Amino acid sequence: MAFSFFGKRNQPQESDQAPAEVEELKAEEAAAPAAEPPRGGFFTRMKQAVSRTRETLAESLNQVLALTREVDETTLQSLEPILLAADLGTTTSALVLERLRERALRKGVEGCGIEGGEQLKHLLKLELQAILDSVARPIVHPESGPEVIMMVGVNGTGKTTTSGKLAAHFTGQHRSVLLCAADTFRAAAIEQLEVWAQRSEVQIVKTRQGGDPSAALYDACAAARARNTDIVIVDTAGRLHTKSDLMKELDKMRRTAEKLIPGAPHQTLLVMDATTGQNGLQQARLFTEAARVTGIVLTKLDGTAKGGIVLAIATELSLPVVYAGTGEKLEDILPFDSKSFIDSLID
Ligand SMILES: Nc1nc2c(ncn2[C@@H]2O[C@H](COP(=O)(O)OP(=O)(O)OP(=O)(O)O)[C@@H](O)[C@H]2O)c(=O)[nH]1
Ligand SMILES: [Mg+2]
Repeated sequence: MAFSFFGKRNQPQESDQAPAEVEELKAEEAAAPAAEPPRGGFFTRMKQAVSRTRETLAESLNQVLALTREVDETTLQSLEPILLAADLGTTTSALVLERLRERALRKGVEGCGIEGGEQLKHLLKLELQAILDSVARPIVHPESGPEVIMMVGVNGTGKTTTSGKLAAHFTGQHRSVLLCAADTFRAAAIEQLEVWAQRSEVQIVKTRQGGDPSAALYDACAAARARNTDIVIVDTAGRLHTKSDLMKELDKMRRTAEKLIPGAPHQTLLVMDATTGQNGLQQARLFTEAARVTGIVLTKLDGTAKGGIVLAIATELSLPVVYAGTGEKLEDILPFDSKSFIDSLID
């Protein structure tokens, strides 16, 4: 199988008529200013992305905290629906409240107890951050050779968009990137990634629609090795963890990558849609087990008041969120940082 790079081909392979969504992407491209500067620093952008969650939390949280002179069981119980509304989920909310309860009950001991609403808020933030920090792990990059990052997940979560955004993110760090179009299943998936390759100005390796994704990955790994490319980002087809043949296909891709590049894939990122909230969590748990996921990309944080799902992911999947998607544009991706996230969530 031959690989080809974007720009070296005059016509789409399948048909001259580009599908509607690709046309839409191209139209956006034409309308967009050539190079839009990133908007603000990390903290400002994170604050903007979680503004809906912050607003939901702030109003009800401040009501409780303003009335709190002494933290008792009633105060703690009134926090529960607030945490649930931000989508922390029952397990995580119970865990947070239990830790605060332990602290409040040790009132007689000097330096313990919780005095008033402000202190409760401070301790709540510390507990939330401790949950995120407990699953943080350093990303281990290969000492030499290309780093292979596989994007996996159910349909429509944002794998292709995130692949494109990450490509631009890494080239911004002066690292060379190759995109691999390993979604050969969905119509227009390859063309969609080509648009992102063009936007992020990186090369793409692809095959024809209906082709073997492992073959595309093989070609991408071979090309990356030959060209000393730093990072290969592999966009895979959306799939359900229940489809065992499709999950086996992911295994085959892993083995293929490893044959050419020892230790590959170095990262397998499960792309989750924040707007699906708790419903996506059970599905994600089974997916992480089957696909040997190393971290989560949480997309569409901008569109939800349920940003608390980040905490449920930590407690229930024991995996860190490594990137957050904060919009539909190239620059709308943030490396995740627990302190900025919690500070953005609760003022
Ligand atoms: N608001 C917002 N929209 C996003 C974000 N990430 C992706 N999207 C949108 O989500 C939709 C699906 O994105 P895709 O990248 O095609 O998702 P996918 O996982 O590749 O989909 P399949 O390949 O069909 O499984 C598109 O309309 C994207 O613009 C994000 O962080 N914020
Ligand atoms: Mg896709």
